[in-house]
Amino acid sequence: KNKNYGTASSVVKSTYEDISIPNQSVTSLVLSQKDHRAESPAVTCGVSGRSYTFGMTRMLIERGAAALIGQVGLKPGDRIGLILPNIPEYVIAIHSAMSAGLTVTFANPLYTEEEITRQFQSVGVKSIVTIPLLLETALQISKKLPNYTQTINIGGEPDPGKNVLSMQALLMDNDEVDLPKVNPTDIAVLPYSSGTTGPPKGVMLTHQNLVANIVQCSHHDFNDLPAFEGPQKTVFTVLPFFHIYGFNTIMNISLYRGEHLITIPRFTPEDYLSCLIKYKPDTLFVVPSLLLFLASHPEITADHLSSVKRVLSGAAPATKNLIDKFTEKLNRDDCVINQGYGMTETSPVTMLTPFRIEQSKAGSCGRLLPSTSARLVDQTNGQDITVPYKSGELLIKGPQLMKGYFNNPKATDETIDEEGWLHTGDVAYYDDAEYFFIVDRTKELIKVKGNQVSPTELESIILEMPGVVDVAVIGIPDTLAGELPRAFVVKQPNADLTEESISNYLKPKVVAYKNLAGGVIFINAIPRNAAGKIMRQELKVFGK
Ligand code: 4UW
Repeated sequence: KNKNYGTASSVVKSTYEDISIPNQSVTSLVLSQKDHRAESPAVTCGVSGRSYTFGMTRMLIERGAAALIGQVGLKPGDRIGLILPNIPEYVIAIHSAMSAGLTVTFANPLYTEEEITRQFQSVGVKSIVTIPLLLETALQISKKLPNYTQTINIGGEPDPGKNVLSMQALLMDNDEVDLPKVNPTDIAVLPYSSGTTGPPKGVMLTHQNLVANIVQCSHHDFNDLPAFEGPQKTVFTVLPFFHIYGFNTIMNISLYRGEHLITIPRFTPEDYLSCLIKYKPDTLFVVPSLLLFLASHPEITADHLSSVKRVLSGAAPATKNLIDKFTEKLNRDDCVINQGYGMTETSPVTMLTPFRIEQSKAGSCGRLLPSTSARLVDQTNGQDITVPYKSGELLIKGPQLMKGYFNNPKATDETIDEEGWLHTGDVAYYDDAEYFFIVDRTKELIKVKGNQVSPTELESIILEMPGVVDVAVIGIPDTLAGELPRAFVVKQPNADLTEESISNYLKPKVVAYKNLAGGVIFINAIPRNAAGKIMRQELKVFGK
């Protein structure tokens, strides 16, 4: 760990003035504009058309919170797990839970039972919210959770014999329940991230962390204000609410700004295109692989995108080339393409490009948000960098930094040092106007279409396969996905293992994007340093 804490000249402070962070819960912040737009749509499913106004959303969240405490019998601080695709009821479920003082952990609904079980066991989930399609999986998972109470089914029937409650029925009862007071320092959500090393871990984000990031992103240089004047804006996204980007940056900021959020439960080119045509969104939230799809798909034309005034990309690098390609497709120059950088551990945004066209800079991930500072540390000599255009490991400080990893002080200490700097494991430089550029990633993390893949998680599964002696997983570059996982395997001398048998062994155990689409390579030994740590850089240059 870096023991050099920087000097006044090496700390890059935000170019913006510090802001004050409201001392309140996330739900109370995002629904604070209660008299505005009560009759306007807050969230709509782009496939089914199911929609909730701001007024209904607010009322159902209040009822939902009361039901979770009253009828379900959960207590403040209890963990509740969501296994849900992007449906409008996601907003109601997650905000009901947070405003009841519960801590929410959310999983990808396409995860396998094993993947969700590992996550939910590690934080002690007491109740699961899901949909009829995933109810059986949820019930199987619930059997492996100690002190489990009830499963809440959205859009489905109750089943008292299996402790299944219907969400609709819960919301019908207008209980008088004294809701616990939510303390802004309480943990609101526990998303999962592998951080710089090791398997995925629960990231403790408090109400304060989330509130800070919403307010930081709403600074007038990063968003057009005031949000409530003029016609309501429409935001379209397919990015998942079970990732911090979809949850805090998209869902919560759209609610806070009174925008109409359109979402679809699963990406298909047809549904995406039909939402562009039907809803004429002002704003799109994307990851680079989706931007590439929009830029290159022959059926998407400039006409389809004619309503779009702003596109925000994040979660993986969007190069200048990609942005130029998309601009070419648009065939006009009045749409701003912004990029943001951040991590689950930072709620997530730390940098964003300003939203005015003349200030955005293609290829840059932006400037530091207000109340955020950075340092760059030279990886070869551990010294702080004090000049523009020189790259080093990026360190971040600000009110959006997580409280730590759940039940894992060791991993927390390895990530946030004694001075409060979070070591990102990304390599960056800044230019003379303090715009940052991410150039490399030194941590193990692999990103497939913006999704996290932990090499450690895949390695521990592959190691269980008979005949495997040792294994290392790395990401290899891919034009479409950004990166793809590739395994290097050492096998027992006479083991009957093939590239295919190893891929097939992993396949049923993980969600599709974690498959070994980058291939399997057999080698004699995994390169390790004296401490036994895999030297992944050496494998990166190992050709196929
Ligand atoms: N350029 C290069 C980028 C970039 C990047 C992230 O899954 P996590 O933990 O978190 C995220 C967060 C996404 C996000 C943050 C801020 C923002 O404004 C926005 O949208 C506008 C989205 O994905 O993965 C964190 C890791 O992902 C990489 C980087 O390695 C980081 O540590 N990453 N954004 N613009 N790389």
